[in-house]
Amino acid sequence: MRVLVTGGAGFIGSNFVHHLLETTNHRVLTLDALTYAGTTENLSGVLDHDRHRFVEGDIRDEELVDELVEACDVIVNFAAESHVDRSIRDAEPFVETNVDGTRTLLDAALEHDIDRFVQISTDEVYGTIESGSFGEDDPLNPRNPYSATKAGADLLALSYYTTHDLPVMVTRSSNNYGPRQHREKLIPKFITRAAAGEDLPLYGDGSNVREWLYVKDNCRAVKSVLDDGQPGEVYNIGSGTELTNLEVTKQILDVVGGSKDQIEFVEDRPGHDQRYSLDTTKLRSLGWEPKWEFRDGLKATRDYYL
Ligand code: NAD
Ligand code: TDX
Repeated sequence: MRVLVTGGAGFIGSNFVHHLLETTNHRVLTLDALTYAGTTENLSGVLDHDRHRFVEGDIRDEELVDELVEACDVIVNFAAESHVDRSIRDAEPFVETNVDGTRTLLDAALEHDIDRFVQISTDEVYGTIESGSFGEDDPLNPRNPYSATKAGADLLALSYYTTHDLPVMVTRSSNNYGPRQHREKLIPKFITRAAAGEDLPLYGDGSNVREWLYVKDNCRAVKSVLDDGQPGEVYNIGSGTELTNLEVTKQILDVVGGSKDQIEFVEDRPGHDQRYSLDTTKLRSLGWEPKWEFRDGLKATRDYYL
């Protein structure tokens, strides 16, 4: 099988490229624009792999996308602007890449009769939840510019299934952590700052809850959906490990060896979602389950960054 992985020089995409090359005989074509968030260092060790080719380019470049899609059987679209704080400052690249970039890929997939198209979405499209967990049929209620553009892309992809019969599957995963994540995100930021003796800026009172999924577990889940998912279906991916940001921060200080005095409560993120939580029964019916305990994943992540 020939797999086009977009955004494959970013955090999750690069882990997925490594995972595919290690565990399958697939040929992998990575397309990435190398924005501030992507680097070929994330692909070190596989840039010269005989089943891998890296192309620097934009998912909005219709000519290039057309040429690459023609050479592939399936597409996994990780490419996105991914940081909520940046979307609050400037939403434009989020609309352009996340919505119109996805549209460009979907049109090329249709043109070339692609076998499967996996759209990587996020738990943030459901919005915040006080108690219980979101199932795939719950309504979408994105509350920040990033998640609004991800919801747009997610629905656009599903509309290509309904309207054009394009075999689209959508994954909505919870917060990932692990090697190769950009240092703007909570866990790598706090690991590196804790080790350097710097302050750890916790937004609001630190009570916001996220469901933390080790990136390797997510890669195995995306692979399961690519292989065994049903076209037109959405699959939640989550670990069940819910922690407040304050709890995560204390665990980071513990494994890195910093002091609680480094914690600084700062002004809250505007529109900050209080809690995300996913029901993953449907994905588990495909035989997937998470393997990594949070503490083990955190230590592996610490070892990568330090
Ligand atoms: P990331 O920011 O680390 O990587 C995104 C990659 O996409 C980068 O390499 C960047 O260069 C590339 N890119 C951006 N715009 C592009 C464009 N126009 N054309 C081609 N490439 C472009 O993000 P990530 O954390 O690895 O997230 C990957 C995907 O997973 C995203 O779609 C994100 O919405 C989704 N997701 C992430 C998380 C998480 O916790 N990180 C959770 C759920 C869903
Ligand atoms: O300095 C910080 N201080 C802080 O308190 C940062 C960077 C974050 N936070 C809080 C905000 C969130 O409640 O930590 C939590 C996690 O923040 P981020 O790492 O920015 O992730 P989040 O906003 O939850 O979004 C992530 O998960 C869902 C990814 O960035 C998205 O791409 C994904 O869709």
